[in-house]
Amino acid sequence: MTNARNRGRSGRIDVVGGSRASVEANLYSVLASGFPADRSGCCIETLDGLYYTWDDIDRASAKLANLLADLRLPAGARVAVQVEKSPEALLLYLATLRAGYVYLPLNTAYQQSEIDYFIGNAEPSLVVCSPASLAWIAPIAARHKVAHVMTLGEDRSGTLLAAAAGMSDRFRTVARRPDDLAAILYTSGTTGRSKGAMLSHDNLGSNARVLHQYWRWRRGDVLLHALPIFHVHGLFVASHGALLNGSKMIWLPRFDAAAVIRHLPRASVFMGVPTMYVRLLDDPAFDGNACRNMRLFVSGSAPLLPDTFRQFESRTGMRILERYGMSETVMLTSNPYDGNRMPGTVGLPLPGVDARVVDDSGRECASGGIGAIQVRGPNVFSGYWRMPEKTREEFTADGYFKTGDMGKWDANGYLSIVGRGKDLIITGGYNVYPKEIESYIDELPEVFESAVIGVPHRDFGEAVTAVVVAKPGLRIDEAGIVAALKGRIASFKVPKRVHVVDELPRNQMGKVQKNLLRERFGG
Ligand code: MCA
Ligand code: AMP
Repeated sequence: MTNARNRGRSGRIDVVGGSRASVEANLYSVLASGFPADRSGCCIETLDGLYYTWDDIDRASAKLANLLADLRLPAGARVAVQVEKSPEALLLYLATLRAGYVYLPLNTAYQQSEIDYFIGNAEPSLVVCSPASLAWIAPIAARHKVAHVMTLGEDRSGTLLAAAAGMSDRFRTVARRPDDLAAILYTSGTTGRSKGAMLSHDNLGSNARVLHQYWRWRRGDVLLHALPIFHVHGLFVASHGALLNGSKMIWLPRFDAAAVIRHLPRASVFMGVPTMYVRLLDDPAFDGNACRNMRLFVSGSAPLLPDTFRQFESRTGMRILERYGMSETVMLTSNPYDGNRMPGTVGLPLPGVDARVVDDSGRECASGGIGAIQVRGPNVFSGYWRMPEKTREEFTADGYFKTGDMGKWDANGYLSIVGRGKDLIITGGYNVYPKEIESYIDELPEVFESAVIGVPHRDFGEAVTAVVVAKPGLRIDEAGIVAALKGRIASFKVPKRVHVVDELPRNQMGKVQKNLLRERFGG
């Protein structure tokens, strides 16, 4: 689409400090440039009545950064973190940036085999986990020769804060080059194992600045923060926006519709996955009055049904702004702030993002033509951690990243996502790759083979569903398979339903026909 490409080429993005290392190019400095001059105001307010001022954020992140510096971690060290959501977890992220290390957040739902893989693959120098997980994480860390393991509880318990308590509350943020790594985010892999997307200070900083302008963050904005902080949406898009704007965050430990409705009247910005909007609409207390001070609701991570968009508008008078992004690219497109927000579309390429839709031969599709979405821009990651082959496969010769999503442009340059080239299920905003779940099911001694599909689900958008064949003469049932998977893999990956069949439908090439399974079990 010519429009989109021109838009991308003419985008104005400031790369701070060229390619030289500077304090200004460190993402922490980018975010801190938006902190208010008066540091006595509130940055984070928690439900149990704690207030963290901007001064607290600066000083507490300095203490943690001094602790990290004191550990003498090697250059480029990874700090792997699997902890419950808390302001201190966010402070640890900021401290890792300040000290010049690489932050590696991990979903709290991950179980032993998943954590074992991430630690083995990323080789962090420091692992921070919940006090309750120490007993099983410490042996995994020891096996992978991790130098330091510390704990952080959601109630400020644990060894991390105890060790940081005696540190100085002044720290000079370390100089970084714009393309130095700031974070690694693991995303599920089509072939089973996850890949670590390497994001630089400038990938994240440039995207934060663009979104800050595009969504018109303004003085006095208050963010109601209800997302987890181990993924792009909650950690980068939401927190970065508030920090860069010097805005207060009302900090919910997890999404809960009643708590959101209670605190919305004091907020102006909310970001969520579609499941959260469906759940808000299910509560009769959610109405225009609850939203009286709101100016922006953002949705992303999964498709927002046009029906949800319309119900939301008729209930509140407000139109949700849907945007599209990935762990590898942060945010790519967004519906406009002032212009028309089109349900069923993910809007226009953000300034600086060059997006195209191409057919099988690599030619750009005309408006309305469906093809693969490819993107380029300062926000696009440099590659997968220690997977140069995989990285090469996912980029075109002219430098575009292949998103694995299928899309089409409309005549006004709005992008719609019409499917996925990748075999991916998105459930409640979390990604699940069928191949990974199939490999766990196939390991069970009674199972001959399995196929995992996503079927429409009112709450989660899609529900992980397994279709399983037993070995000759052996018996399997739904409850047995679910029980065998629970505790082995993150519970959001455990199939909501398991159907036992005699055989899987295959085409002439022997490939399982998942479309037939979706038709049969999707109703
Ligand atoms: C929880 N459960 C789920 C999910 N979440 N099952 C399927 N899909 C889910 N997403 C299951 C649990 O395993 C548990 O099952 C039961 O539901 C209750 O768990 P609980 O923790 O109480 O669930 P919840 O609090 O109701 O959580 C639902 C949620 C949560 C609030 C929608 O999943 C959530 O916060 N989702 C947001 C994910 C997100 O931030 N995605 C952004 C990724 P059992 O009882 O059987 O144990 S970043 C991204 O995708 C890109 C870059 C982007 O564009 O943003
Ligand atoms: P992740 O691997 O968690 O980074 O998820 C990225 C994927 O989420 C994208 O490749 C899309 O398939 C999907 N996604 C993100 N935002 C949207 C959206 N607004 N609509 C549809 N799919 C989305």
